[in-house]
Amino acid sequence: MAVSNSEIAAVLDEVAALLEISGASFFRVRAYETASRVVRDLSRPVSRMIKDPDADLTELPGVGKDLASKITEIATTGDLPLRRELEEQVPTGLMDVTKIAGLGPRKAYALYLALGVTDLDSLLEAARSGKVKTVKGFGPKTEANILEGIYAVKGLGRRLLWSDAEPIAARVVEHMKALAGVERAVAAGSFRRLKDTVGDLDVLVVCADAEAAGEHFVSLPGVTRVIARGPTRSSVVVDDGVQVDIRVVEAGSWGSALQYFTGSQAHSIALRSMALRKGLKLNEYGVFREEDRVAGETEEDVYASLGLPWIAPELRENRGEISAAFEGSLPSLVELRDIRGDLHVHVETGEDGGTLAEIVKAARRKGYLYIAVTNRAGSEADGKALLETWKRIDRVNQTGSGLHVLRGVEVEILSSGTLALRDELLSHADIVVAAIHTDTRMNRPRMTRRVIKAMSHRHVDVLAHPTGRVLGETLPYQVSMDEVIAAAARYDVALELNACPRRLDIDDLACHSARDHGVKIVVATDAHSARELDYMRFGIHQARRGWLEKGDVLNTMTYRSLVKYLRHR
Ligand code: DGT
Ligand code: CA
Ligand code: CA
Repeated sequence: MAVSNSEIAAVLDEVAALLEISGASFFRVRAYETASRVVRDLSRPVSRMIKDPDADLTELPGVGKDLASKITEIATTGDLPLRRELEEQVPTGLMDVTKIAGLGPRKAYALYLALGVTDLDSLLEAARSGKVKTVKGFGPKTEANILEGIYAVKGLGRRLLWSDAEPIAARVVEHMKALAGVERAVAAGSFRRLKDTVGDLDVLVVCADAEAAGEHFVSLPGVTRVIARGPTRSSVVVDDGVQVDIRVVEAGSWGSALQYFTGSQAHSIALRSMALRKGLKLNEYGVFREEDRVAGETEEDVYASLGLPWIAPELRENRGEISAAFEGSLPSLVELRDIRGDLHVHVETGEDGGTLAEIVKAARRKGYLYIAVTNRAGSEADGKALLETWKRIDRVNQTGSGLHVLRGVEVEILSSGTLALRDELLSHADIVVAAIHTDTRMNRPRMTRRVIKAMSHRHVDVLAHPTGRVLGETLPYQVSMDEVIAAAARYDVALELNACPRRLDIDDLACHSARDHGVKIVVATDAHSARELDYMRFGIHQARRGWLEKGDVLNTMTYRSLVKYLRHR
């Protein structure tokens, strides 16, 4: 296939960027940039010109003999040895750096020389610690732009939030179940493991007629591309970007296939070596001793054949669940129905305060015993509105609705680690949630000190969204979670697991570690509307991935125990 002009121009651009990064002369870089522009703007395809004896590339503006032969080479082969050579010399990550908005090759190279920036991670480190703005030609504004650019590039990448994957998974499963002969259909993979983000969906189906199932699958509404179509496996892209893989298996292999495609890969590998030690072979078709299939119909059988109880998918990450299962010490995971209330909820301020009434109603409908209204206070100036909200709460409590509304606050942790409200005011709150929303780009030691100082404050009960991450938008603050968890244990402060599906902060690993240190977790929605109280279930997913049991979660307590706990702190 002929190499297009824009493809040729792209190679020339890349050579220019690589030359610039490696410190080549301004004139040499400029020559490639100019050539790229000229080729891009040409009305005739270069691939045809080079076959035309009457055409001469050197007649193009800015193109001499050397460049003409390079362009010819690209047009013929699609690449240039010079580009490959340069690519070898330049740290690969540095090209990623050049693509951050506000940076180009020249600035990337300057950061490489001044700070040793070689990839996005080292750039992030340098920008966060404030070193970038000290380099000649950079200022605080550029530094801020660089951080924004990295956040955009990093974060979620091409992964989906679990909550966004859910309706797609449901659609696929429903579609498959509509086909006669489909006995079962389940979304496995990371989706079934309830991971906060999902790379692609892996749907497993039992159907005697695999061919018909595959045919039916690719007819799913919303399919924008069919990647693969085979007798038992197919892949499509739906909604312009979400990949869905399907596997059709026979009923006798259901359990093994479900185990295999649920993963994680690390969990399955550990299981397989355990099987080998028992003289068994484990694969997606079953568990075999020699040629005999000894298990495979259900997941329970598969685990039982290895001498293990069934392990909940959300634990299958090879983080100790297999030995816990073996010893009979798997956690008894917290469930949504264990939750007795929501301890991080925002309501509108002002006279009628519509959302307070709605939220109270919705919380009662959920069967909650309590909620905490925790409006934000960023400075002393917010004290007045807070007192008014508390008065409205008192009135709601006087109506004796059966739901206890706690007078709370989400108080800002200032840069120094002190709180934005005076102690006197905080002492009147039923619950104090502390959080950071401002000045989030501190280096790790400073940020860690700031958070721990706030936790040491005698009125602080809960540290909200402790890392500040927003999936796909904002990377976590630079903060040592190990030290924060140790401090939470020391000061008896609970850590929030923010259930908003874009946050899910703290993550599963931190939950696990908190539990190991005896730190209590509050699973809370941070709802700003009655509807957002429903986020609770996403928080429970993450809590379960973090091995949390009912007793690890503060808001599984009855109202009386909670009040007692909050008073005795
Ligand atoms: P994702 O899609 O990136 O969120 O993560 P997963 O876990 O869904 O991974 P995916 O879609 O690549 O594969 C689905 C499952 O299939 C995975 O959890 C385990 C299984 N699997 C895939 N490739 C392998 C493999 O090479 N070895 C083993 N043991 N299992 C695999
Ligand atoms: Ca997957
Ligand atoms: Ca997959």
